[in-house]
Amino acid sequence: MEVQIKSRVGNLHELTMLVFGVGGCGVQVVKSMTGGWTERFKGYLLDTDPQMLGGDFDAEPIHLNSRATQGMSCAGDVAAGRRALNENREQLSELCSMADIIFVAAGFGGGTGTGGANALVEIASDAGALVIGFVAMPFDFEGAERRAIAKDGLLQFQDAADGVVLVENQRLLPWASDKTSIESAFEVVAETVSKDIRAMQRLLASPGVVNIDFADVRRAVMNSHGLCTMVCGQASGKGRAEQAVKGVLDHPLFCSRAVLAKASSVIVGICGGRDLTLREIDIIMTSLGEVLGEHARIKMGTSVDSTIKDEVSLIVLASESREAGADACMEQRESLVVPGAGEKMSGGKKKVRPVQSSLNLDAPGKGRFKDVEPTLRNGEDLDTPTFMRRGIKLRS
Ligand SMILES: Nc1nc2c(ncn2[C@@H]2O[C@H](COP(=O)(O)OP(=O)(O)OP(=O)(O)O)[C@@H](O)[C@H]2O)c(=O)[nH]1
Ligand SMILES: [Mg+2]
Repeated sequence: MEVQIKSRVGNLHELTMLVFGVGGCGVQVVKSMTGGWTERFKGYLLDTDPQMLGGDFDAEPIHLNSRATQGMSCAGDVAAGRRALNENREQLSELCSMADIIFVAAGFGGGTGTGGANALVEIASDAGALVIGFVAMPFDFEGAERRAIAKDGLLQFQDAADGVVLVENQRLLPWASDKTSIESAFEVVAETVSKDIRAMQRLLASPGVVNIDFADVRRAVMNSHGLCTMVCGQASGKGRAEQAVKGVLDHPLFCSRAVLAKASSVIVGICGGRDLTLREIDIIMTSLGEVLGEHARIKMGTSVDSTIKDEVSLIVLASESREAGADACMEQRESLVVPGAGEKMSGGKKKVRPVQSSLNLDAPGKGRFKDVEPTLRNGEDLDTPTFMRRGIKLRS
């Protein structure tokens, strides 16, 4: 069935997109999106914890100051997170009613992100916007209870969102060096997610040689309620097309291959300078085609930006249909390499280590912990993750 799409502003290149960060993790992601907000592309920071909303940033803070939490954080209480967000329902419904696309970023396992993002996604969906979530799942070392809360939250979230991009924090471990701080690892996640959202915004805001518009995006994810991949890759120099597409398929944070293999509808936006060649487009599309299932519907767009010199970038958005079976991404997650885990999987087969490019995890961080007093015990800084304090070697 062909779906008729109308932007609320009538012009498909003048869409309104809102980005909400909910809870500590979500707020960090949206805070990292510095600059570039406009009337039609706005960011909001939502947290029960007022400390998270302090500082100098461009997105608009909304303190979820509820009777349930009395101005403090939810301290892991999911129901309190939901209630706190619902106490601001009127204001949020009004914002959502203006939007064509709403991105909701949150870390699951705590109170505000899990409860609040779930309440928000229902409001956003009721308002008629296309809703795409970015959900970070906890590390295994955070414990089974937190993971169970996060999984429950994710299932609920998928029911209301059109698509969800899953970020497994556990995926950071294989790429972390002995010196990587948790703060700089989180910054990498925040920057990756914000880059993807901005790439999507640019793709829709600028008309291309072969155009992709809101209707294409909506068609690719609408009502799939499955896990999405929305990831960009870019490269310059010799072999740039191969490298850019490899960056998408083997992205260390996302399970692009698993989602693409099950996707029924995919959009690919390719952007380059005047030197973008037909052969490069062919290389990118052929590489993606090798991963996609045979029945996947592909919509490709290309745009040429004369200010770009010697660079090719692409963004891929695909959603696996939830009806297609169990979430491929979740299945794939179970085989992630975990420090301390045995070498064999239950079937006796060798555990396959992901062959993926490495992240620059050693970027110097500033982030939200910079002014916080360290928690010292027996001379150890407990804010440093145990695996780092104990000098446990992580696979590279
Ligand atoms: N990638 C990433 N994950 C984070 C970050 N902060 C927290 N997390 C993850 O997200 C989960 C939820 O944490 P928060 O977002 O701090 O929790 P919250 O929603 O503020 O919950 P309450 O404080 O209980 O209200 C954690 O278990 C972490 O695994 C972050 O900055 N980046
Ligand atoms: Mg919090």
